[in-house]
Amino acid sequence: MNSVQKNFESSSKFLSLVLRHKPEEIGLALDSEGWALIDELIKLANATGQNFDRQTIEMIVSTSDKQRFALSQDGQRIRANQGHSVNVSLGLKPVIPPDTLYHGTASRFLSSIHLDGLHSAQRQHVHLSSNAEVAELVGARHGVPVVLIIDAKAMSGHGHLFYLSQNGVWLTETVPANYIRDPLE
Ligand code: HQG
Repeated sequence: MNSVQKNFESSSKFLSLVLRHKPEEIGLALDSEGWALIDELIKLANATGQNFDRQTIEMIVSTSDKQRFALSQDGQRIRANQGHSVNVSLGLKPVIPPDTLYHGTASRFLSSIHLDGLHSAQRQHVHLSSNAEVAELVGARHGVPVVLIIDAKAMSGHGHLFYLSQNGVWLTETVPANYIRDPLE
């Protein structure tokens, strides 16, 4: 990775931090749907020593591998597409999920997950994927990856709500253990 890519990655991580988890770290205000004013974000970020400008932000939004961020239509605001721990409402409408979804986790969490189901930990939702390969990469962030198979059709039939984020991540509040199948079982 060259130095430009490194700077980009660190700027993208900084954006995730302030737009998903800790806006107060730089004194940033998010509205109820998670939007921040870009001019304000730049001013506050620069005041805390981050070298940030509009061009960098626009590059990150357009090149982010997972399309983590979105700009408002008027181009004045930015928000994270999903992954928040702060309490925002993304305004997503419930949608019927595919019959099967996948959750990538680490093998060391399995016994606890089979006991308690999937919980969203610090975030607002449990994150699921329609693609097992993507789920495996998510799991590998935490350790030896395991891809769990989720019976989304049954969950949806039993009244659990699912949302699809703008960048294609499936979100739901919790997944009770009886809807989870471990492929190794
Ligand atoms: C686990 C990335 C023990 C859960 C990805 C996961 C994703 C339990 C961890 C997004 C449990 C939470 C989110 C239980 C759940 N007992 N462990 N009962 N229930 N867990 O990071 O899904 O790159 O909050 O399996 O692509 O890993 O940031 O969630 O391992 O979409 O854009 O608790 O983050 O996106 O970890 O990842 P996380 P996640 P970005």
